[in-house]
Amino acid sequence: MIPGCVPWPEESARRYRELGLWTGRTLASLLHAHDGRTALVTATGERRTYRDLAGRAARLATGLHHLGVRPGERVIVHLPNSPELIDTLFALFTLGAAPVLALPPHRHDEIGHLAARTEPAAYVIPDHHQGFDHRELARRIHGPGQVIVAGQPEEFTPLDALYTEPADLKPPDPGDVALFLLSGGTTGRAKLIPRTHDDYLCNLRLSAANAQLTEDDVYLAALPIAHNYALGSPGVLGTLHAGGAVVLTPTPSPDDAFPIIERERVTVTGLVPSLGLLWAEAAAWTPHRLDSLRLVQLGGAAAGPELVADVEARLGRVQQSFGMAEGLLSQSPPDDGPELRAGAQGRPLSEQDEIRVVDESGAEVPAGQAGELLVRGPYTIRGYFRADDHNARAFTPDGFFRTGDLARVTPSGHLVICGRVKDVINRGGDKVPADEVEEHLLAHPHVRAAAVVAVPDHYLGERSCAYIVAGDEPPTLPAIGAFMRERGAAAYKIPDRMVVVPSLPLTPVGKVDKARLRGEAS
Ligand code: J2J
Repeated sequence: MIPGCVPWPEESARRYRELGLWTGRTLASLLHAHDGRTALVTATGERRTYRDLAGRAARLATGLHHLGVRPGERVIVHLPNSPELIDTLFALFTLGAAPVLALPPHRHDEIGHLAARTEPAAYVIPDHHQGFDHRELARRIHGPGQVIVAGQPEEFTPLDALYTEPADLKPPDPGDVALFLLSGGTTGRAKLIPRTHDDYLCNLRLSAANAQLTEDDVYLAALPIAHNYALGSPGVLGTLHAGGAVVLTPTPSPDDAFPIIERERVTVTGLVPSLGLLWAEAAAWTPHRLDSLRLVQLGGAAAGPELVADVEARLGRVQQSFGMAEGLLSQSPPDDGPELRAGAQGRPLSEQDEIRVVDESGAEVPAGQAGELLVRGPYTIRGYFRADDHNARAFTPDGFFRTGDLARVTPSGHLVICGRVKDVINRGGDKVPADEVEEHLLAHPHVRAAAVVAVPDHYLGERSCAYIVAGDEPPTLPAIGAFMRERGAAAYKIPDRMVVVPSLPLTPVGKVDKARLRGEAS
């Protein structure tokens, strides 16, 4: 693995190989089967076969190599769901350079941080997306590497020009890093999650098998492909592994997605609960036929029994999906009855997923009781990239990842997620790290103290509420929004509500009493 990553101990790695969980293949190999079958249908209905995609990836990999991108280097990829994103990912998998997957709403604060952490060889952007000029953003980043633009490049390198006559490139080592995902955040800035070819293939293969994907499946990528859920759980890569077709939509709104589901006879998709709610409501009046849907994943945030019932009544059978970019996937097995589909967050996908549930002191709780969920396994990382200090807290000395989620394990081995101990607001699946927002707020000249907590919300599950102690001129919420935007924060991190208070309540040990603030806010 490249320096700055934490490898699995040799003994575990050997076991995962012996058990066939790690197969010694690379992610690029996903395109080297199913030749003439449709692999990708773009939002405009253009169809590309597996052979087309493999050819495009080989040409783009060669062009990137000519540009100077080398195996082991990082490339920040900041593209919305698009054919260019698929080409870029597979070109980098072929070349052995690792995409760092930024999310579409990220702005210069987040990208600047990623650039500083990864020292990228290149930064791939669209010209515009949803009215935002990404070239402007690229100009503000220190050390983004070569800027490559899908669309009008202005002074930068056009992506189109990089598709060149393919050369023979040395394939990467399957044990090496294939891609970097971003953590949902706990303390400090988003951590980088190195996923190897071996471990990520294991992840997507187990998830595709659990969803019973075949060549006949058609997966609609409704959520950002740059996120682990729509990328590999089973998502785009799991669908390609099975030989199915991936379909893109310009946006996940029912207005865009429903006609595409009808046209392409989509069979599977993955949604966050807030989108599930919207789709279930829209399905009641839509003229479009949605009966091709056989499986609708709900995950990223808590999906309650009522929502599951609504989605099953209007859209299709639900699969609960509890996952994390760090690894562990717990998804409803195909034989789960309605009660388990409504009330449990599936079962860990591998028998080699070792689960521990512990109390505050780190001791295991009695079977069936709730506590913090710890995990170790064939597709769960052993450490974040270049983050030794944080790793010492986020992992136990024997390599278990502390998820920050509260869970209990049922006698059947299902997980029931009951809350979390990490200081994150889960805003409809978008993870908002409280301390990062507090840092932005404290930078405002009229804010003296700040604490951000979650408040319950019918649509998003949770929204964020900022409690601030202000100087003489308390800022308004729109002023805080403008301030955070100017600082380059993603819009979903801007507080939904703000309350100005004379002081923040403290616990007996002198920390901000967030439990009390949460109680007041809801
Ligand atoms: C409650 N909380 C959940 C669920 C994730 C599939 C699905 C989701 C993600 C994801 C993912 C939840 N109920 N069903 O990567 O492959 C919260 C937990 C978890 C955190 C991880 C996938 N599903 N969560 O959401 O890395 O708090 O991944 O630790 O963005 O989301 O966030 P993230």
